[in-house]
Formats: sequence, structure tokens, C-alpha cells
Amino acid sequence: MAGDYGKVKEDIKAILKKPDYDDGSLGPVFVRLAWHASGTYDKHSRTGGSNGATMRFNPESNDGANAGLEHARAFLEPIKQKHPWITYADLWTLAGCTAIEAMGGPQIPWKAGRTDKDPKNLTAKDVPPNGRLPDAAQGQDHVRDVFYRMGFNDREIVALIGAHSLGRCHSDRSGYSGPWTYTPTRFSNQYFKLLTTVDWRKKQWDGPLQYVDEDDELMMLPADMAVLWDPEFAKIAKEYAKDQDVFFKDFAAAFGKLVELGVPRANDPGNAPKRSKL
Ligand code: HIF
Repeated sequence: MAGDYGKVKEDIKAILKKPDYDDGSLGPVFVRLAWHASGTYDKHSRTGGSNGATMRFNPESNDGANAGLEHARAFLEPIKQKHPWITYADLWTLAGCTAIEAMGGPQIPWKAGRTDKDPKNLTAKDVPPNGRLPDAAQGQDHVRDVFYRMGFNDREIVALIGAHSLGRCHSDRSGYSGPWTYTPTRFSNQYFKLLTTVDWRKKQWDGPLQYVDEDDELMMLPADMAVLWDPEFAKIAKEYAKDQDVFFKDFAAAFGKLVELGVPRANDPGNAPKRSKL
């Protein structure tokens, strides 16, 4: 039964503000949930992606890359209970897109229609294997491998990475620590401004290698630094640092594409209606 997605959106917006959580908003972790649900997509085997909401199941639920996302899923559970007709796959992606908009970002094109895999007749091949999400410790070759596998090009990759203007790293989730920007609950091009201007240095600590500013307030992952160190990526990052409108436009298209990965649609090649002979 199709329900009112606008009402669900309103309910998502209403729970975002949470003073005792991180920087006061659930927005960033909802964006990460939408992205990790979608970013398992492999265009060659056409497996993974947001359809199915398979992060509820092993091994995806236990992928180290998804640590902490059980909280995001739990925060959305009351909304699922209130609107039982919506699928988890639609709810998680809608929550990420709604959060971006509510935090000052562009409107992300989003369409309903994802289905949930039924746990009662789940087979091993229904859940993507671990290891499809990017490893933050690696550089540009790895970032390209992972995002090309999803079907993105260099410009889309750099646009997407601007989402790290939001949120922070948690030592009990990824092992990394700190926010990328001074305003982790505002969607903006600040990530690119900081990436391309701050004098980043290695953080002195026992944790995994990450980069920090001189005051050790902001951070960058090795995979973020790859965007600065790769000449093709850097050119695009500098463009986005100068022009927020271009960034918003490109980001909206790329994130909209991300949440569509693996979602079957009527106009997919192969599903095209047969042409009738005239
Ligand atoms: Fe992230 N990302 N991401 N990411 N990410 C983290 C947190 C967030 C990568 C690694 C990490 C994207 C790409 C990549 C968000 C959104 C997006 C964390 C910290 C790590 C390690 C997790 C924690 O400790 O809580 C890597 C290696 C990526 C490829 C370069 C996307 C583009 C930027 C696709 C994207 O949209 C968000 C939002 C967060 C913050 C979550 C929070 O709880 O605050």
C-alpha cells in the first residue's frame, strides 16, 4: 500500500535535532546510512545497492565499515512503526536525502519503490559480501576502483566526497576521530575550502594515520587527502571550493544516482516495453 512519503519526510525532519547526540543532529549519521546501504553496488554483477535493505542481515550488518549504523537504523525504527507501509530500503535512503536538505544542502532527487528482502527466504547471495565499501586508509587508486565499480566518474566522486562537510569520525566506530569541518551539521562546500587551504599534518597519536590542522581540531582521512594529492581530483575540488552552486548541483545529481544504484525501475534496459509493430 502506497502511503504519504511527504508525511514520512516531515517525521524524519522532526527527529533530526538531538542535543545530546554528537554535534546535536542525527542528520550526518542518516547520510552515512543512506550511502552505505547504496555503496555496496557492483555494476558488473548488478548486485548490492540500496534495494533490499540487506544491512539488516549478516554479513553486511557486521561489516566493520558499517560500525555505528545500527544506531542510525534504531533511530529510524519509530518512523517505520508509525508508517509500516514504507520499506526500510526507501526509509533509509529518504532519511539521508531529507537530512542533506534539512542541513542546508540541495534537494536530492529521490524516488520511492525499493523493496525489502524477506528474511524468511533469504539466500547467501542476497546479501553483498563485506569489503565493498571504501577503506579510509587507502589512496586514489582504491577510491577510483571502488567508485568506478559503482559506475561513477571522477567528477561525481569528488562531488560526493563533499558530503564529508557533515558529521565526524568516532574512535569507537572507525577508529578515526574528529570532524572534517567547523560546521558538521551544515551542508556546504566548506570541506573543499578546508581541504585545499589548510596545512594538513599527520596526527600524533596511537590511532590510525589521519591528518589534522595545526590546532588538532579538524581532520582528514588518508582517502580524503587522496583528493588533494591526485591532480585530476584536486582540479575539481578547487572548482567546488570556489563555487558552491556548481558543487550543490553536481552533488545533488551524484547522490541521487548513488541512492538509485541497484534499484530496479520500469525503464531499465531489458525492462523496456516491447515495441508494437505498426
Ligand atoms: Fe564517509 N566516512 N567515507 N562518506 N561519511 C565516515 C563518516 C561519514 C569514507 C570513510 C568514512 C563518503 C565516502 C567515504 C559520510 C558520508 C559519506 C567515517 C567515520 C569514515 C571512516 C565513521 C565513524 O567513525 O563514525 C571513505 C573512505 C569514503 C570514500 C572516499 C561519501 C562521500 C563523502 C560517499 C559520503 O556521502 C558521513 C555523513 C559521515 C559522518 C557520519 C557521522 O556519524 O557523523
